Amino acid sequence: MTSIPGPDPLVIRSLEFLGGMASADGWRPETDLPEIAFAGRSNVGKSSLLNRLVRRKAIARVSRTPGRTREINFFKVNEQFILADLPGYGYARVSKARKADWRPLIEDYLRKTPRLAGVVQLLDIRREPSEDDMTMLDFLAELEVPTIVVLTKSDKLSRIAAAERAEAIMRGLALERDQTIPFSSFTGEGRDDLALALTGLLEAEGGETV
Ligand SMILES: Nc1nc2c(ncn2[C@@H]2O[C@H](COP(=O)(O)OP(=O)(O)O)[C@@H](O)[C@H]2O)c(=O)[nH]1
Ligand SMILES: [Mg+2]
Repeated sequence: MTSIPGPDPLVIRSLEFLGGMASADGWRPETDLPEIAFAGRSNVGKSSLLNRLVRRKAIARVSRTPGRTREINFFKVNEQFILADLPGYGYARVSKARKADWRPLIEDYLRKTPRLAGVVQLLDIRREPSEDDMTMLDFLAELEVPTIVVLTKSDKLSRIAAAERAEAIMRGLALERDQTIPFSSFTGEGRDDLALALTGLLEAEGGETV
């Protein structure tokens, strides 16, 4: 089945890197725009997804710069909203102490961002959510942050297997269907669904998206 691409729900007219937040009470951009944050474990495909989403290489460059990957990186999109790229957590090869050090920064960010329109939580479609993933999802639920779950690397499974995994994850986490988006940075599957979901979050937060 092929679908005919409709109009792009989120045309990126401008993208500006604002800087990084390195610690819980460190610098962050001063802005009254609504904000959307992207979270997930290292290697889940976040940088690839962000590049697909904004159709730019800029995000990848920033998120590959050593040091910047432990920070929350802020981008202003279309002068309309802020995109916050949270540091990837749970990388297997770092020590236990290092593993937990993402929490204060991310938790402080989530608590203190006044116009947090939502969080996009990335999960690998092939894997069970990790303990860190569950910690994040529980925290988002506790703070009542609107959450979209993107299931990455859907191209690694057959259509049927991907649909089955999406169903299982959705049921396991008690998510709604419209909260769950299978995504592939390789094929572009899910890009426009995600873009549309973001415009929904921004509008609910009183932001402009046209
Ligand atoms: N097959 C497949 N591989 C992907 C996809 N997205 C990312 N990857 C691969 O997964 C690895 C980690 O991707 P990256 O975007 O850097 O993940 P990050 O650490 O979450 O920023 C890289 O080897 C990517 O090429 C995808 O949609 N499909
Ligand atoms: Mg990355």
